[in-house]
Amino acid sequence: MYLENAKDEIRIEMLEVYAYHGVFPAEKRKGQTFMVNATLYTDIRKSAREDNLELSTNYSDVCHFITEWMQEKKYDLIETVAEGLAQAILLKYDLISKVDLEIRKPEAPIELPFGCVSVKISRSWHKVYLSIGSNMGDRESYLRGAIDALEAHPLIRVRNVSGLIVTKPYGGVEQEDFLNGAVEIETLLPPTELLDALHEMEAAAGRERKQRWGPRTLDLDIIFYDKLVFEDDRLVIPHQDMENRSFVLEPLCELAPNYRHPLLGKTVAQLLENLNNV
Ligand code: A4P
Ligand code: MG
Repeated sequence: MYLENAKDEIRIEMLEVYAYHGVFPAEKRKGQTFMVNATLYTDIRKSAREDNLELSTNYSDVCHFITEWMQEKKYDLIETVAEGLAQAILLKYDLISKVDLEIRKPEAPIELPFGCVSVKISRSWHKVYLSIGSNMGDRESYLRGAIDALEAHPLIRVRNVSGLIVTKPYGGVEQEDFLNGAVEIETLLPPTELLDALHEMEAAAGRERKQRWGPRTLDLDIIFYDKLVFEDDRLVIPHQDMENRSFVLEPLCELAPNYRHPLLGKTVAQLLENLNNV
């Protein structure tokens, strides 16, 4: 779960797990000892105040979960172990927003004197705001279908959905009116993988890319991804034209009026007000 202020840490140090990961067949056959360090980011205030384990994450339970998870799989790489285990922890324990995970392999077959080899990763839930739109066919069922598809994705959780509004086409192409909305999600996907997932959902809704800004059954755009500022040749975050689009700002304002644009320094409500005053 995404928790803005989850800066407290529960730490598991040097958990010893006998498991069967490694490139060599003998490693998968005989097994060896792995050591696990995990830092679980959470908010302990409530459980601490009430002295109640039910309100916290039970570290003993997590240790057993890690052990069982590592023992029931046989991967070549400790990279894969770390990635899969971090994801499994974040999906299972609702109060944990982020995990740092180190997998150590002190008996790795290197045939040189060494202390330990390890990989260390940090993974977390991310809060993302999406703009959704449709102006072909049964617009509402395309948008409802998109929300269902988001909900069905194993690494995405839908947290909030705005009302849907009818809007005039923006961008100069003559076409039907749009139905637009905004969705707040939490995801374990990094930005470019989220974009791929959204493109798959658009394609499943019969979206064809014929004309820029042209009619579409379904358009899913990433508006904000945490407070990230990112650009490559496929993706720009925050969405580069959102401040000029009332069809984006209006539904978004319903969900996150006080969310501040990381580059423009203005909240969504202020951006909408600016636009309405133009
Ligand atoms: N891309 C870059 N940044 C992003 C981002 N933050 N989120 C890239 C999503 N995609 C992003 O988009 C083209 C490419 O933009 C993507 O492949 C992705 O790599 P597209 O959806 O394939 O093509 P498009 O939609 O025709 O072009 P564009 O420029 O994305 O248009 P928009 O911004 O999607 O606007 N009027 C109303 N009233 N309501 C609308 O919903 N939508 C549009 C399309 C035009 N007018 C509208 C509406
Ligand atoms: Mg788009």
